[in-house]
Amino acid sequence: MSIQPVPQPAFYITTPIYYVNDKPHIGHAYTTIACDVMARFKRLDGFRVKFLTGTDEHGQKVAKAAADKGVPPIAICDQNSQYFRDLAKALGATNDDFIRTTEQRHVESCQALWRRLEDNGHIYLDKYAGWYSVRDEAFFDESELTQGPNGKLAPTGAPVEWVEEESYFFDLSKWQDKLLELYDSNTDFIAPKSRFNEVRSFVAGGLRDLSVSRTTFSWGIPVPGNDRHIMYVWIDALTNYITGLGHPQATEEMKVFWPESLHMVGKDIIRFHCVYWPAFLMGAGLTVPKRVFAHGWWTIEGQKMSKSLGNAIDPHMLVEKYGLDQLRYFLLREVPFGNDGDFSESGIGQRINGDLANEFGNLAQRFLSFIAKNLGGVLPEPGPLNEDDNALLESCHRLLDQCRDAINQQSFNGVLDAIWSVVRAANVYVDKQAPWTLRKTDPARMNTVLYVLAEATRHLAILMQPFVPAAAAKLLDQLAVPEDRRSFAVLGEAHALKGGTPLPAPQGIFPRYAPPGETAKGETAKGEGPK
Ligand code: ME8
Repeated sequence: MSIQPVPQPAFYITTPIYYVNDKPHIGHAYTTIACDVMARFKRLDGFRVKFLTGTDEHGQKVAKAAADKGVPPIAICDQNSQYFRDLAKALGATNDDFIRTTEQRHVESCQALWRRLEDNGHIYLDKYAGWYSVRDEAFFDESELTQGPNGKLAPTGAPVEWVEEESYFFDLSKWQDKLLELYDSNTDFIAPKSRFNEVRSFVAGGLRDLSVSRTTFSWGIPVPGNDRHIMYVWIDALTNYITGLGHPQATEEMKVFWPESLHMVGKDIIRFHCVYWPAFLMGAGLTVPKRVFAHGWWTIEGQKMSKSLGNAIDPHMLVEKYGLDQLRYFLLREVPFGNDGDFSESGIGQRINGDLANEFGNLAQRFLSFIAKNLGGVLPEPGPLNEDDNALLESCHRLLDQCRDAINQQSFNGVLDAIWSVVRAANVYVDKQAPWTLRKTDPARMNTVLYVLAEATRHLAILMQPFVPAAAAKLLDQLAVPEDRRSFAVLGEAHALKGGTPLPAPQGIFPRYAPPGETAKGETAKGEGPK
């Protein structure tokens, strides 16, 4: 009997592709970091992962900005797309590809999708008359508008203009039942629940056919067979998710990763992803993605980010000021994913000093520096384990399942809560066992306690890798865990640390943060005595 290799599970994760008319800010950084944590987690958990991000480069906004500057639109795209590519790098994002909608592969992909929709009878030519917001790149019904001081406004506050032109339409109105069926039969498709309800009731209220081409500007992908028209920017944008896998070719990646996909988006663009996108895909005879998660909105020190307030923060500055791992941790720890969050200097400072330096970093430094000082830097052999030792180690062994459950719901703070319950238990353990006292009274027991702490920390560091990759790597180095033994497959007893292993000299992994003008006290690295 031949042994069949176990197929590797696949996981496809995408960020929205970002508009090139804006510079990247903390909101863009947030989505990219969240996707990166998901991608790293799944890779460590044995999945074959594809992580895609990129830029959305067509549309009237870019055309207008280029005309104002007197440059060709592609010049603006080239420059600003690079800012987003640089940002992904600066955030430590492990994206496998970066897509630009101006690339030839994407033009072909969109045109192929269009042809399929047309061949399947879902696109027809008519005339559009209605309200359009350039800022949102969206059409609005009169009933959705409010009156502003200078004219009508979209629900987002963006100005709208009256548009009348020949346009192709997609028969969205016919997809209401199919969409409701999709939501009801797959309640995981839209998350969190509040967004599910919002989308479901929007669709239940009835859908109108969607204008999917424009003729009044030309910065877009030509409609195949009628290049007086360019495609509506959202058909163009959404299609990036399959272009990234090689569509329209039936590539191996298309087979492996579609539809094993999670589209991570901000709550502002949920309708496009949960209504239009599945309808386009079903219309083209393709399967719909597994899940769309809409996260919340960040404000800065209590204020909405806006160009007029000039308060959008450059994420590069945040990385420089607080540290990359610290920023990644803060953004995913501070608020449950899905809720809105506020970025404040005091908030991030507290997380760095409280969670990272005092609780996690200090736990590691306490026993590592103790081993360095008192045991010549060699990990001791444990003796028989008592109830307290077993309780701590068993809580470590249970962690992977708890973290998996949380990450599969995109509950990043749920993962961190689970990890932190063990960090706290380990801190309580070290205080209770007091190895600094055992050194004189019962050195064999001291050895066991130190070993148990090291083994618990190995679990914590391995599971923290997706969130704080550099710090976790540094800690695993200090525990002498080889690089090829850091995946989740080595969690548990079978791969436990070996007593007698020499450990490198310990160094702090999470320095304390002091606001400008104050001095940091330094990560306390007490090897002896209570905290
Ligand atoms: O909408 N808080 O691009 P975009 C949290 N091109 N997240 C924020 C945020 C904030 N204050 N501001 C932005 C587009 N984001 C389209 C997408 S996808 C096929 C096309 C994040 O540059 C959030 O993920 O306006 C939001 O959905 C995305 O940036 C919007 O980026």
